[in-house]
Amino acid sequence: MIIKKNIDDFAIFGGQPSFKEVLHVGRPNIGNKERLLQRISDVVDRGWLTNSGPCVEELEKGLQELLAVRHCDCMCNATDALQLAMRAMEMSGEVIVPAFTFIATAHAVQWLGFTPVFCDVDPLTHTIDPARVVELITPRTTGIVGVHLWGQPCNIEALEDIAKRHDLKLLFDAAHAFNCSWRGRMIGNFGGAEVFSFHATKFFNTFEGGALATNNEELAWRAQRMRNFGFVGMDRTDALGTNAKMSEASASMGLTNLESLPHFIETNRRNYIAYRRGFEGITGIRMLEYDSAEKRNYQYIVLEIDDSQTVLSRDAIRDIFWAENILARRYFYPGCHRMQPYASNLTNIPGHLPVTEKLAHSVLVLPTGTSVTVDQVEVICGILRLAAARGGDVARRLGAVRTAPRLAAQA
Ligand code: T4K
Repeated sequence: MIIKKNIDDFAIFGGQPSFKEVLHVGRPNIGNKERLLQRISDVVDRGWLTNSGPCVEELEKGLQELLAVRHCDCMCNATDALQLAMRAMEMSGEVIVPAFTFIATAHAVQWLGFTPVFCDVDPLTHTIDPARVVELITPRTTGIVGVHLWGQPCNIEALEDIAKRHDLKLLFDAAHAFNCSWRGRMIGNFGGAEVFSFHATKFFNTFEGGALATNNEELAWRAQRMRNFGFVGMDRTDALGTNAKMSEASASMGLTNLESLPHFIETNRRNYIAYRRGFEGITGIRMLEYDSAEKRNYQYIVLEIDDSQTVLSRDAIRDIFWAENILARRYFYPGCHRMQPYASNLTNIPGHLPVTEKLAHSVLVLPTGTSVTVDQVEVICGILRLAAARGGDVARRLGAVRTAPRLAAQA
């Protein structure tokens, strides 16, 4: 680990990178390895590998207890769970989704043959803006998918009110919001249903995986059948189904990681506090703050770089980080509406989604999790402080750097 004292030391200008190994956003948190391997060994010995085996059942019970929700059904991933939820909720036609989210939210809608209608987001929380939602409702609208981005709950009250008044289905993409709360109640309890992601990059992972949480008995029953091809008995289906089941190996990881959940959260919170301290007072740079009065998982360190106030653009800062082997990510650039297959279908994009456009060009997400130490966070913060303090010089020299940004370790 190398501490930079001067911009001449920056790797982008030929110095040694700060880190020998690349620091990623999204390195998996893994609990007790021996317990995981023991569980997987038991799975193999039992010869019961999937189809709601004992590990999945135990995990579902643990999740229901943690979230105080009636049903939390494990799925193979959140994208399939979103599709399954929308089908189970009988959405169709147009579904309103935020433009500033991971592409899976929009793809899940489009995959079902429905039309995702892109909505702008709130500049402070980055979640779907209820005032904009109302403007997008047409006779073809059947549902809204709110995304609790970065684990920050949407304006649930306003969305529930809109859904009620316009007779719309309300689903929450809670991919980022496992173990988060809204007004003291755990995410998983709102809207018609909520969907979590347990992908490897999430702070709580099951290798691949997800879950659909709901308090609606009928919806849960439908979703449970749908995830298993629509079977209601050994040789009878009563509706269209798919295969969205979680395997026992995934559930073994889930059970193991559930035991380490407090440790993961505490580590994320520790890093979050160190980042906050390190970035304090840098003009034009805002770090997304989590509400400490609510439950949060602190899994995303989100910077907003306002280049009307900084000399260096978000992309210039990203290039500096990458050269230092800090793989900061431009989530969710360039916005779903600017990605295919949606970009070709949109007219009049400029001005249409001003907050999304701004965030897509200003957000930078930094590494955290159990693979990142406070010392490393302090080095990362030091690089940005130095770059910001010498912004003019750095920008001039960056103008002369012709090579494309790349990871130093791969150079
Ligand atoms: N809705 C929202 C709002 C979402 O954010 C997501 C997923 C979904 C729905 C759908 O959930 P799933 O269907 O996936 O359950 C990542 C994840 O792949 C994706 O799950 C996640 N959101 C999104 C925010 O981030 P990428 O393109 O950044 O992933 P990737 O493969 O570049 O991984 C990031 C870094 O993590 C890598 O640089 C290295 C590290 N990594 C990754 C994997 C897979 C590891 O160290 N080990 C690993 O096993 O999308």
